Amino acid sequence: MLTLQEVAETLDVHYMTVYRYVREGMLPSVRVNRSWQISRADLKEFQSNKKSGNKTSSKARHGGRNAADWANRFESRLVDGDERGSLAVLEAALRSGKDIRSIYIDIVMPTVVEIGKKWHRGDLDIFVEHRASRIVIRLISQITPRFARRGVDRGTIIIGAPEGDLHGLGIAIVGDLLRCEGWRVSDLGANLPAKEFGLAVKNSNNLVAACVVATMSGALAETAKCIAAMRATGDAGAKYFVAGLATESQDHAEKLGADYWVGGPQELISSLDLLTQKTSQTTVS
Ligand code: B12
Repeated sequence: MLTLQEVAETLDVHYMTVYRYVREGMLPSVRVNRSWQISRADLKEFQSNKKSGNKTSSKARHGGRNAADWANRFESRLVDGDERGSLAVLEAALRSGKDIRSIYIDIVMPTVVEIGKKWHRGDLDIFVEHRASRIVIRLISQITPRFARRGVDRGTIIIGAPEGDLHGLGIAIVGDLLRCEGWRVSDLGANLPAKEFGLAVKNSNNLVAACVVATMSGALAETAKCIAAMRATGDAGAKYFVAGLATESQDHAEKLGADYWVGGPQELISSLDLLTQKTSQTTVS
């Protein structure tokens, strides 16, 4: 077995870098008394994964073959209802050098959608899809705390689905991605009446934005009510977004009373970055 210091010397990196590899689950280790120990075999695997991960990471981030392979492995474990196996696949993907965004965007989200397609086509029983969705919720709550940023947050983002829409899983996933970006997330879950969105806004500190996520087209009228309720109670500086499968475009968002439409989590993340950049530039000048 090797100590952190010995691994740092082998990899020619700082001791704290090795400590981070260990704490982020990229390098398997065991705690003996008060120190971390790494097996030579795990170090060897880490070195070769890192080499191949560096070569393929850009491809994987863009949904290349490597990401699809991980997604297939993840899907097979989820469909079997194998929670530990599903977690092991995500852990292995992390060890291979993937970052948390790639885990969610290239592996977890496409897999959930694929399982949904199979359920819709009748290739999977409904209970299998329900069980897989529950496992995903439990997995993300185990993984994200390792990546959540410490220190002062960048402000509050409210996310939730309107009354009549039960799809809260995507919201939970995107909420975790936002936390990793340093936002304080107030996840209101699914099926929430408009007036409660209004109350949530009223009771928030440092609200930067809120996003109503509509998956079912039948929930669009409620979505518009949620936006109106939030505008009525919220700070004038806050921005309101809509997202989700039932929303279509910027024009559609404006018709629902929102400021912006976002097609997915990455768009929301970059829009929030832009919004806060603009605000800080205005404050400086
Ligand atoms: C899980 C699931 C359920 C679960 C939800 C459990 C939960 N806790 O969320 C349950 C079983 C409750 C359910 C019920 C139903 N569902 Co359903 N469900 C799904 C499934 C399989 C996965 C949804 C999901 O979480 N996807 C993961 C997310 C991340 O993927 P996504 O939704 O594509 O996300 C994209 C955008 O929407 C957006 N996004 C999503 N969330 C967020 C959040 C934020 C903040 C942002 C910015 C963006 C964003 O980003 C993604 C793009 O990159 C989908 C299949 C699919 N194709 O998605 C069907 C699906 C959404 N369901 C569907 C249907 C029809 C139903 C039911 C009517 C089925 C029924 N007959 O009872 C009911 C409706 C209940 C209701 N009133 O809402 C249809 C919707 C079709 C439509 N839009 O009209 C789908 C597409 C399945 C299908 N192919 O027919 N469902």
